Amino acid sequence: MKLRHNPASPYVRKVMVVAHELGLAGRIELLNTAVSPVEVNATLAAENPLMKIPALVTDDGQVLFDSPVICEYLDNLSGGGKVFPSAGKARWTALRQQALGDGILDALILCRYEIAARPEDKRFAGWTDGQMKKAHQGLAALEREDLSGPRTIGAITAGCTLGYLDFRFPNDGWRQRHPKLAEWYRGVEALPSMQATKPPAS
Ligand SMILES: N[C@@H](CCC(=O)N[C@@H](CS)C(=O)NCC(=O)O)C(=O)O
Repeated sequence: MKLRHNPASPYVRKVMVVAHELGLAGRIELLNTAVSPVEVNATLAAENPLMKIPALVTDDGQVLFDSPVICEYLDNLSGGGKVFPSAGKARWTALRQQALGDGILDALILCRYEIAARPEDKRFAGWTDGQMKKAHQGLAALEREDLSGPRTIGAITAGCTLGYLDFRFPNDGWRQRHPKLAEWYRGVEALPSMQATKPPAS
């Protein structure tokens, strides 16, 4: 399998944490890929018309995106029902938690692009404030979730979300606002799968 990859992407990190947790990381060839919301990457476009990473090319030549789909594919490859509970309340809880973490990331990424990719004279503070509000409300909701127990896609996504906050928004202060989440994350960031996928120094 080949994965369109960049170590700074939290969605790519989700996929790689899942791969490590399932013992599949060694079967994935990483293709380092630069992306930009405003520039065309023709090579990537041939695989993912949305020109986003992660995108996975499977051994039989199928291209899968986005991160929830790739993560579920990997779970299936290793027999299924491991990080994606197969049915019932456990499944819906894990999927909701994944959607919450992904949604926080989507808001944070929009803030990041506003700050890092848009020319200074075209920036709109109201936009960044609005997205940051979503991210903060999402974090408050994450604090109320039960993330203990078996490591599901919900917990993995939450871990990668908090890792991205530390990476790109180190002064956010989320630990002060959410001590329960901070305590939970202390254990999670020490996991081998999280250590193996740490973003580069920013
Ligand atoms: N929903 C997608 C989001 C992927 C995404 O936004 N990836 C970013 C990198 S962190 C990207 O490729 N951005 C390029 C762009 O927005 O054009 C997923 O879960 O995989």
